[in-house]
Amino acid sequence: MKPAAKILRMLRDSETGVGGSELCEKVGISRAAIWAHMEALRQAGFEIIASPHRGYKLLKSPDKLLAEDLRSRLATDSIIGRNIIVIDSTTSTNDEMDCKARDAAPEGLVIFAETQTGGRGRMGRKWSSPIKKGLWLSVLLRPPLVADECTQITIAAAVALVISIKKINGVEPEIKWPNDILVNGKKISGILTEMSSEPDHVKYVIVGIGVNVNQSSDDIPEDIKTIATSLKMVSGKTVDRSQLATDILHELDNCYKKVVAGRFSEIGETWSGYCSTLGKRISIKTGSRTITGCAEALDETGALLVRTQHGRIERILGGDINLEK
Ligand code: BT5
Repeated sequence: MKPAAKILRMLRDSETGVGGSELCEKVGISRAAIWAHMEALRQAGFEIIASPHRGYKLLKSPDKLLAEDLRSRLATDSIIGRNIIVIDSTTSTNDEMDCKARDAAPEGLVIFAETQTGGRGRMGRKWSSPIKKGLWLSVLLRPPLVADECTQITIAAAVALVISIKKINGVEPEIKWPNDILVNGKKISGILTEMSSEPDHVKYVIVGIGVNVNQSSDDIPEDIKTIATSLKMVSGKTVDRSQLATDILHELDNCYKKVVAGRFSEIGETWSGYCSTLGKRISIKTGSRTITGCAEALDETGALLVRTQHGRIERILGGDINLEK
């Protein structure tokens, strides 16, 4: 961990303040270097006071995603987030990540952007990503799976999202299969899982996550006003984006470790508890086919099992769902 991240972690862990000599000793740098880091953190928007008796105390963090700040809040053995990059603006964090993945970046890299000019959903749909209003991120994974099993990754991401979002007071998220998180029936978050694979193994998976955090109604584009919402709109409060970002990375790390350890069924169970699609009559467009039936369960690979009107079970790996009356 870099010195700035170590300093932030120590400040955050202490309620009373941390002395200069303790910082020097634990971070392993000089007093002058500590002072320079404190100045840089203040420049970045952190409110830090210094007193001769109590040492340094963190009062407030800025509403800005900073790689060192996010890193300092994650566990040291976390796979996801061991490297974090924050950029102000890009077309799509999934595209940024694709370049890094082709350049052999190790798994666990996370790229955040404060805004995206070409944020995308599935099948090239647009994803609205206004500046500093949400979390727009991509995570690089190199799982020991074959292509068909990668639905497990989307399921794991959905579980990580609902667990993190649920921590915000008064917010009750639900999952609409396969990749939507809804609150009060409106979309608050979406997942775009893309991969590069060979017949017998997956080279890499990019999990793109968009979460609407602090948009007010005016920040939601006209064409999606009836279907989209934000955490601020449903909770009535501004949400700390850095805290939410680290909660999501932490939960995703837990879920991903279970997938890799062959314990997907545990995630599947949690997922089923939050999924509003199960037990409903649905129709799914998958490629050129439309399948109608009852969404019964998730199987052990992460596919949705749908019982058609003819009593046959269809295994669905992806598609767009509509609830039937
Ligand atoms: C998704 O697609 O829900 C996946 C969204 C993934 C976005 C992340 S952001 C970071 C990473 N980089 C990217 O470029 N993408 C990922 P889909 O199920 O196809 O839903 C897309 C539809 O959701 C659009 O056609 C709109 O109707 C709606 N939509 C667009 N922006 C939205 C928003 N901010 N909140 C809620 N709904 C939105």
